[in-house]
Amino acid sequence: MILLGLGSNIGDREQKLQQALQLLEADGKVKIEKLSSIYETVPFGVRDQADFLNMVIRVKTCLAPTELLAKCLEVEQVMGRIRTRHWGPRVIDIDLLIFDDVQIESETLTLPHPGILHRAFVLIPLRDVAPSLPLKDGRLVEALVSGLSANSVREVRHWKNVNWDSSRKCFV
Ligand code: PH2
Ligand code: MG
Ligand code: MG
Repeated sequence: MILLGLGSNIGDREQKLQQALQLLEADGKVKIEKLSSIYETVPFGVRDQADFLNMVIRVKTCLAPTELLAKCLEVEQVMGRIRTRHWGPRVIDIDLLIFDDVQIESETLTLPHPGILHRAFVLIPLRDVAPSLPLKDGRLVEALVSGLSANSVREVRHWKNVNWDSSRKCFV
């Protein structure tokens, strides 16, 4: 199972998520199979910035993990992402969360993504797509969501259900 996390907190955030999915699919090497709902989330880490929209998608791809990472970064670039401060605001962020059972720890890519376990804005949308996926120590996504604090859960609000129309390349 290959899972990507997306986030946006600048501009028309829903449109940015949609554009990112369009660009991910543009050359036919990535196919979107399943989408979480979209959530509106309080910024984690650096808090004095606008709320995010976050979602998680499941994809199929012929690309290797490093190639898929390069594609995610390319889409961020095309969409005009400017990297200012660490954890700062962004038009789009596309993170490679899980790539089957691949484990990598390099300077540019860590798999599974180290932030998954502790971030409600990742775990809650991830539960929509893969509730029974075992993560660290065999703990399932849904169990990890159950273990989140009430405060962190409150910071992730359901915003919209969406599906992906892969022929028209838009949310429906
Ligand atoms: N991304 C971050 C840092 N903080 N907070 C929320 N709510 N959503 C994000 O996508 C996010 C964040 C770094 O990538
Ligand atoms: Mg991120
Ligand atoms: Mg990122």
